[in-house]
Parts: sequence; C-alpha cells; structure tokens
Amino acid sequence: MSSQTINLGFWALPLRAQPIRYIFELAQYPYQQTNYTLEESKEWFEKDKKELGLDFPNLPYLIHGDFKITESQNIVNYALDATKQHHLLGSGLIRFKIENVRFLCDELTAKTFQASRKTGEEKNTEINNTVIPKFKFLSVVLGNKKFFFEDKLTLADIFAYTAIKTLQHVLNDEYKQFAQVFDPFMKNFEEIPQIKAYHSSDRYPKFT
Ligand SMILES: N[C@@H](CCC(=O)N[C@@H](CS)C(=O)NCC(=O)O)C(=O)O
Repeated sequence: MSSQTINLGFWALPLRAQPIRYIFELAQYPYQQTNYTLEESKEWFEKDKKELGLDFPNLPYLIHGDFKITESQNIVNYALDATKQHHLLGSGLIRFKIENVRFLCDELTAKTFQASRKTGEEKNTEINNTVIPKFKFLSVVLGNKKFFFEDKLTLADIFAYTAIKTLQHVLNDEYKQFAQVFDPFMKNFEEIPQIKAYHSSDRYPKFT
C-alpha cells in the first residue's frame, strides 16, 4: 500500500461515504477529504470527474498514491484493510448477519435521503412502502441490545447508525416512532471516544 495519505472524495454530506469515514476515524487513521458542495457541484461534474483518472468516475472515490478506486463497498473493504480492522466484519456465520445489516442499511440510507427529496403522493408512498418497513425490521433486530451484535461494535452498527441518523435528520416525524429503540443505540455509538471526538471536529460533514 502507498505510504501517501489516502484521499476520500464525496459530497460534503454524511450518506454513502459516512461508514468509510467512521472506519478511518475509529482507527484514528490519517486521511484527507475532498468534500464537494452541491452549490459548487461543477467542481466534481465538470472538473474532477473527468480529470482525476478514475476508471469508473463516481462519488465516493478513494485515491491512495497512484491507486484509485470507486464503489463505496469496495472502498469500505479497502479502508478495513488499510486500518487493519477486520474484526469489524465479525467471524463465522455471524459475519453474514453483519453483512446483511451492512448491505440493507447502505441501500436504506440512500432510499431514505431520496424519499425525503420527493413530494406529494410519491413521497408518502416511498416512505410508507420502502423506508418505514425496513426501519421496523431494523428496530426489531436491534431490540434493546447495546449494539446489533451484543456489546461488540461491528460494521453493522456503523452502517445502521448512518441510516438511522439520516432518517432522524431528513424525516424526523417518521423517526419519532422508532426513538425509543434507536435513541439509546445512537447514544451508545456517539459515546465511543473516537466518534465523540470526530463528531465535534470539522472533519465531520454534518447535514445542513
Ligand atoms: N454504486 C455506487 C453508487 C454511487 C453513487 O450513486 N454516487 C452518488 C452519490 S451517493 C453520486 O452523486 N455520484 C456522482 C456521480 O454520479 O458522478 C457506490 O456504492 O459507490
């Protein structure tokens, strides 16, 4: 692996790149960010998307010296390797249960954000048919446990936190029905010392 600093490119928002950022932050691994703003989206679409030399230009991207990749889940795997945090994947059959939450929540984060930007009947249908049922399943699986797989933090928690935080921010009325189950989980995640320090730093791209 290159000895140069990793650069992670994404929008100046949590969403799809957020689990990757948490992986670096948990390990206190140095990385840089290029966070594009929606107002200045030309910086991405008209400049870097064409000029960075990515095989499959998209956001997020990761550049590590001459090594350049896209696809968020691919970048997650690279970040786990770089930071040597394979324990977050779990082991044995539990590994597949963790991945189940990971992939469900990756899709749910995007769907929740997209639903919040729709209007009228289309928005209600998307919320009621796609978003809410999945968060219901998630709340049942979590129950009153500290983390999804008992006391040990895994990738499932990182992805679930990202999805739940998105719901809380962009569809707050819908979040309320889950608050009793999700609030304590959110607090447990936010109290991890590296996460606490990160959330109060300027490296954390908050929803605006
Ligand atoms: N499958 C891709 C999806 C990437 C994607 O849809 N990126 C969105 C943001 S979540 C984007 O704005 N891409 C920039 C572009 O299309 O140029 C991944 O998981 O990374």
